[in-house]
Amino acid sequence: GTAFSFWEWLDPLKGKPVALEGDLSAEGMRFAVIVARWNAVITDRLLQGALDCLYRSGAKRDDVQVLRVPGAWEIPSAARKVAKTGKVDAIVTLGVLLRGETAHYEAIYNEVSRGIGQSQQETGIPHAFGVLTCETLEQALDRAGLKAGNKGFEAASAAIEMVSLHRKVGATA
Ligand code: DLZ
Repeated sequence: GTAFSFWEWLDPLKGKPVALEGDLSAEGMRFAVIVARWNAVITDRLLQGALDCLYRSGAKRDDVQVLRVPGAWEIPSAARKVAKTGKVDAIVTLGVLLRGETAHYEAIYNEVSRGIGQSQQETGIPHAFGVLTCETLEQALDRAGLKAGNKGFEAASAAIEMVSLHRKVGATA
């Protein structure tokens, strides 16, 4: 990237940057966004936020694939499948678990987070975690475009940054 990075201070002795970090340009990057249909009123807003971030950061329409899955439970297997195609640089996962309305909430949440993490480790492809776990519908809505921002946007931003960081680390190695 050409953008100035605040954290790339120069080491006074060696004249090298002391921090390496990803940029926020998505140009030339390919993404899969996996979104759960359960609680779609909210997950649709997360998707909107994620796409807003990806497109406005320079991703091309053809380079973003959206996969819809029934619920959060299905996210890990879909993530692993798409990650293993080698056709995407990062995956954005989006879902909503509501404690009051989800049977075996802890068990589902643990498995979903573990599964997404495992797919990330196995494939080496960044998986941004945008699965909300909230006590109430209101808390979830607040994080999907009301008073606490949009976690879909944030997850997409993290995905872009990590692809950029991976490329930089790869270029220096
Ligand atoms: C079954 C279920 C329940 C009770 N709650 C949620 C939820 O809050 N959020 C969500 O994304 N999915 C939920 N699901 C559906 C499961 O994720 C899964 O789709 C089904 O159990 C079928 O495998």
